[in-house]
Amino acid sequence: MKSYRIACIPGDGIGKEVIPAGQRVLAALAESQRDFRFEFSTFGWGADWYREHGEMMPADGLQALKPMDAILFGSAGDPDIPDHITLWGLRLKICQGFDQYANVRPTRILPGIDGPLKRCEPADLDWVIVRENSEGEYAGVGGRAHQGHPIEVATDVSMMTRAGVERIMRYAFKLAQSRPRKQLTVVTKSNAQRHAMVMWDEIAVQVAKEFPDVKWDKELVDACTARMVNRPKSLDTVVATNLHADILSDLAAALAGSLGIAPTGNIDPERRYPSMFEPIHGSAFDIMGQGLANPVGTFWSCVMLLEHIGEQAAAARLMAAIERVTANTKLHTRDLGGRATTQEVTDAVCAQLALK
Ligand code: NAD
Ligand code: K
Ligand code: MN
Repeated sequence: MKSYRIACIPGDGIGKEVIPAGQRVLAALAESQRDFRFEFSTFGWGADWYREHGEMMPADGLQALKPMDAILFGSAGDPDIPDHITLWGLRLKICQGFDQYANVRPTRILPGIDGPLKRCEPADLDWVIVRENSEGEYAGVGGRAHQGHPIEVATDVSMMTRAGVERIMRYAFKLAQSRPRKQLTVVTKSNAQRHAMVMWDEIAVQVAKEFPDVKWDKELVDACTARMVNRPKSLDTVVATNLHADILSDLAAALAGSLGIAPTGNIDPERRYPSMFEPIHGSAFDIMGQGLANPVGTFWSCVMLLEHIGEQAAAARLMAAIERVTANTKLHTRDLGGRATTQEVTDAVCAQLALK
């Protein structure tokens, strides 16, 4: 029987609630499929590890992850530790260490879920946002001089390389080409950011020539937020920079009903390293430890994980089980206006998977 090695990194906050839930669902799926199995290894990295060891993960942590087939990640972020320490010390270390340069974020309105887009039917909204995940605004270039003094200067430089932009643009065009509408919107801010974003635009024109069957257009990022709300059907695949897509995808998730349902994959398209799948949300300090976390974003991330490792049939079965559960409003967590707990939703998805 085929066996896949999956690293689970719950991290902090509700990551510790949704990742065990995701692991249970994957185990239930493997049990009912009977044609593959999972070997899970859980890594207790994150804020607790930081309090004990002074770092978010061990220096040789990437070595431990390297032989894995995929990584399931929760969230990094703790109320008592500055966010930039938790983010850079764990999630970005893995994304950048494994060159997971494509961050892929699908959005759909799942059955039973009521989003704020009143003029939009569930079938009308089917987006994938591709986020550049290795450089741009999160390249880590910058610094502070004269810290704390009135003359202090601080910079975060958005650094884009031609190679980095070309590879994410090609990834996005290819993804758009594989989808029914073959449509891509290239998001920029090249009116204001007149160097890197102008290069981004030029590269879009150049890469588009390789994909003559893909219809594509350009949109400024601020206008794109309005278009997502006013003309959601006009979008399909979207590619944007690290920061722009980070923001657009939280908006996309909220428009689809909740931040708690949205999944993402941090993908190394060249498959040199394991890719990492996670809900797009963070530690959610306001609800942690109360059983209120919606695990659907994690389950959908598990669907993406299964697609990535080549288990398409199992991925489709899990997605169908998730949709049967969201269709039942009694199984909605509080973020969706319901009263179900993380565990009740997880039990319901596992029960769906046990049905033949
Ligand atoms: P957040 O995503 O944690 O929470 C935003 C809001 O959405 C909160 O009201 C929260 O209760 C709600 N929410 C999020 N996920 C939910 C779920 N599954 N079910 C129900 N409600 C949910 O964003 P934030 O408050 O900006 O960040 C909190 C911490 O998480 C910070 O430390 C931040 O840096 C970190 N963070 C980490 C990641 C990551 O690891 N990938 C992503 C985003 C934020
Ligand atoms: K996350
Ligand atoms: Mn984000």
